[in-house]
Amino acid sequence: MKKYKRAITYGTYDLFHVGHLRLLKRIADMADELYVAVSSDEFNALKGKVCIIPFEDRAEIVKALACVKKVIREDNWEQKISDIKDNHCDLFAMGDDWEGKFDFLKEYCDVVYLPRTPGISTTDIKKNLKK
Ligand code: C2G
Repeated sequence: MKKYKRAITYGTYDLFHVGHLRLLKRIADMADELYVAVSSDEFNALKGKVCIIPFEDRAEIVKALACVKKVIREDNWEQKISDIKDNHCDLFAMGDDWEGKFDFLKEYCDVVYLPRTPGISTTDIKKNLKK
């Protein structure tokens, strides 16, 4: 029996890499089930991010992971509270580049920030491809 029943995390997961994978696996190790909200292309535009891989493909890759139970769409900043309530999540987890940014969710579930995997990011991959 793991500490939590259902965890949820949010992200773009563009050009899926081992930093994304390790984070999802570590969250999955804390809960019986892991739900992942993948940012839609429209929401990424709001985040000021231009995705290389379209939403449907990014979602399909994340959903295929053994440690992921369900994928939902992330369309805005405001949906986290209702997502946590509607899906009965008892854990919200993110990489620690978001440290403190979602503490308001502590009213609804536990909130943890896990260390990022150093030395890899989608931004760096894009830069290397341009060289
Ligand atoms: N991540 C990581 N290590 C890396 C790169 C990313 O642990 N080397 C983590 C991030 O901390 C994040 C997750 O992987 O928790 C997804 O990262 P992104 O796809 O960059 O997502 P982001 O743009 O941070 O979107 O509402 C929240 C946003 O949707 C988060």
